[in-house]
Amino acid sequence: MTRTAPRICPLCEATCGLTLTIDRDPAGGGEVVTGARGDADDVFSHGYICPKGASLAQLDNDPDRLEHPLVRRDGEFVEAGWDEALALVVDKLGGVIAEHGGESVGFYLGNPSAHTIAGTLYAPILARTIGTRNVFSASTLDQMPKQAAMGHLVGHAGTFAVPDLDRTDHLVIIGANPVVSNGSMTTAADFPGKLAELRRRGGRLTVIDPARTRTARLADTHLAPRPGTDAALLCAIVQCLFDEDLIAGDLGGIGRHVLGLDELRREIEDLSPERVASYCDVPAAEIRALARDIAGAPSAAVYGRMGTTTVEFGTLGSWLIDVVNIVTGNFDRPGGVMFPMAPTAQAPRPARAGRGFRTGRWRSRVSGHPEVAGELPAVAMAEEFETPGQGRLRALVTVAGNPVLSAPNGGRLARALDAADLVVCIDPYLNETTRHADIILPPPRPSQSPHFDAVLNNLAVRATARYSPAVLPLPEGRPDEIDIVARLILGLSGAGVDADPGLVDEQVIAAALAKEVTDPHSPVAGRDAGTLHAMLPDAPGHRRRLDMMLRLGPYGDAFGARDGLTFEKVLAAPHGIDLGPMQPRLPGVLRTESGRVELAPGPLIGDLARLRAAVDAEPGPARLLLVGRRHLRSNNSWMHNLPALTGGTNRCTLHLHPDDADRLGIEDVAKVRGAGGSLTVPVEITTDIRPGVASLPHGWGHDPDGTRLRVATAEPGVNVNELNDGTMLDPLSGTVVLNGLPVEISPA
Ligand SMILES: Nc1nc2c(c(=O)[nH]1)N[C@H]1C(S)=C(S)[C@@H](COP(=O)(O)OP(=O)(O)OC[C@H]3O[C@@H](n4cnc5c(=O)[nH]c(N)nc54)[C@H](O)[C@@H]3O)O[C@H]1N2
Ligand SMILES: Nc1nc2c(c(=O)[nH]1)N[C@H]1C(S)=C(S)[C@@H](COP(=O)(O)OP(=O)(O)OC[C@H]3O[C@@H](n4cnc5c(=O)[nH]c(N)nc54)[C@H](O)[C@@H]3O)O[C@H]1N2
Ligand code: SF4
Ligand SMILES: [Mo]
Repeated sequence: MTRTAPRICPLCEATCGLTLTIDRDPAGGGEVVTGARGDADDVFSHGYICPKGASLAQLDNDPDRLEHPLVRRDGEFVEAGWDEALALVVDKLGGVIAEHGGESVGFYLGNPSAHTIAGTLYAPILARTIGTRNVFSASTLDQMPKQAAMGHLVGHAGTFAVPDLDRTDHLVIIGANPVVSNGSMTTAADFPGKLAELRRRGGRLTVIDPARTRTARLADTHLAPRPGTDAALLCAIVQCLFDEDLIAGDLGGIGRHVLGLDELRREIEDLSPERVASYCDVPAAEIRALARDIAGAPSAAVYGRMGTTTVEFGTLGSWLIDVVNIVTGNFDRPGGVMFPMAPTAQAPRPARAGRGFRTGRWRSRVSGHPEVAGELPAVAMAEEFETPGQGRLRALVTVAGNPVLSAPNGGRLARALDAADLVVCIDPYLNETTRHADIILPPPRPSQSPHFDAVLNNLAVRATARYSPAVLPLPEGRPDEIDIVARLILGLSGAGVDADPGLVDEQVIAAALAKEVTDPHSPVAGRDAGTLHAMLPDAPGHRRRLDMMLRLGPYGDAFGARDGLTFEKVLAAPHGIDLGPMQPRLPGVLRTESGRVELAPGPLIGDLARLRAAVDAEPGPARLLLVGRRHLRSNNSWMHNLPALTGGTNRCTLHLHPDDADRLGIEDVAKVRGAGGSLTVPVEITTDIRPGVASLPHGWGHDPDGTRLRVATAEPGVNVNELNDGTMLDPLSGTVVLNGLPVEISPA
């Protein structure tokens, strides 16, 4: 019997609702997922699906997924039972902590952890239980500059303004390719459809990207600057807006909430379009025209992604993007950029000054990198293992990460992990990183896991509440990922790995309710925490916790005090509950010390000197700059193992402009040399990339021995991050430069 079940796709930030087809397993036993299509009734995605979501059945059934924990014995991996493996992790990790302290354990959270309940609601508790400040994640290979910029601007590094795609009149996309990536740091299902809709309603699209991407091809205007120069370009746009008297009156109505406009004007006065034009390689007239277009549009939203964050001036660029939004009157208003309000966010409180945002509350031991939003740079992991002395890293726990491929200089990290006392990976695959583990704890299939987007809802262009229960039962004795993490937390805190995993939730719930009832602005102020606690459903811990969060949240029932969301209501709506478009949220979201948007924060103004030096530097030897490229049927480093996603245009090739290919005498294969090493790679000569720039996708290089990725290893590609020695960082965020990397290219 074929049946169907709804399931939110966990594969990218678009969070599409899928309809899974489920059939009897021909190999005997129970049921398996046999297909996935877009769920036309999903309140957020309305049927949209991409090739990755469509291959969810293959991912679910991938014969290379690990079914049992692997434990290294005498150098070889052997399968172990769950109780044994979890107890072993606690014993060994506990041993390292007892001998060297919690600081000796590094904790790395990878990208898919942002898409699981385990990663968002439990993994952070595990890091705290270990007691380490050596926390690393894919954020410092990705969006940390945006977080730092928001921290400085609005006082909180987890509060983001996203483009109001459904209502804007002019969308400016800088260094992002959402037609392929489906959007990032902006959760919007069917980004391509939204761009088409923008055009249909007469809106404009501007794309700023050194490559003519699929997104750039849809644009009215495409500027192709030299990589790494967006911060200067944006400064020049702001300077031009001041210079031509194009600053929006009262900043579009938020003037009283904003501090520092005059200081900003003074600080960037010299960075005119004419001054930066040759550095950016964009004519000054085009910069001025863009500034006027943004200022003149009824509404406009400037949106930046990877090409603006993983660059030398990532935090400056991210800050300036919102500076442009603010000074053109497009901040916190429909059609501009707005602050989403997730159903599990805290219910709005009256405006109040906060503690502000500070970095460097601690520093990395070896290079002294400042902590940013509680994290140290991912590229600092290897040196923290290698360098002897007090506080040296001895062990690593990874959750959903593949830093050996996804971070620069993975070879060095791999060697450090082999020499480490202990490496524990929570990961479904034996891959380039987990092959260095002592113990691998594999989470079950997506179909066997419940799903709720606790993080991504905070970035959604429209508010919805959606929960997917597990579609298939777990095999007997197999914990889901929530329980894997919860049992480690309980084991390390002395309750034992056999304790009820729900205990973790009960502690979180008790602490949260105790705080809420004493907060005069909480929707449950003054009530009895025990009574509220007793109102939660008799259900697994994560559901109790979600019920609490939803009921305390902006749309919640305040534990029966008003009509509103509960977990039960969300569960009863398999295609989700629509909660409407974004609403203005200033000044409530502000947590700066001044209680205002701080337009000219000291650390950012301070970093302008570094930008000026780059703008004024004599052009060096004409080195090529390398940028990244994503493919529709690829997902960072870990989906090359699905036959449905291999082949075709999804290839690890170097894109090179014909002028550069001619000049360098390159026909079909090139040698690329960077500070970290060199690679030989097939070349595609194409005018889709501007002269002076080459592009190479990441997540390839599946050739190390000892992995279990039978499809991926057949066409391994090369690892672009081997070119990168990881020493070029944006100092304000600890984020490594992945775009605009200087390389030398020669015929192979
Ligand atoms: N050169 C270059 N490098 C880049 C980038 C670039 O553009 N250029 N992009 C960077 C970006 S944006 C990112 S986000 C990082 C990603 O960096 P990482 O997050 O370190 O790496 P991923 O390739 O996403 O690997 C994800 C891992 O999670 C595992 N996994 C998948 N699903 C689950 C699950 O449900 N639970 C658990 N526990 N594990 C799971 C996979 O098997 C894999 O090992 O890469 C960065 N690296
Ligand atoms: N199909 C697919 N989808 C994905 C992923 C995937 O691997 N495959 N990964 C997911 C993840 S983890 C993330 S973070 C997102 C990323 O989502 P996006 O940021 O939208 O994706 P990228 O392809 O990295 O786009 C970066 C663009 O910046 C351009 N660029 C490079 N340097 C510069 C520069 O200096 N200035 C400017 N203006 N542009 C520059 C590049 O040419 C590229 O087109 O995608 C997510 N979605
Ligand atoms: S765009 Fe594709 S990968 Fe992303 S959530 Fe939708 S179906 Fe999944
Ligand atoms: Mo990412």
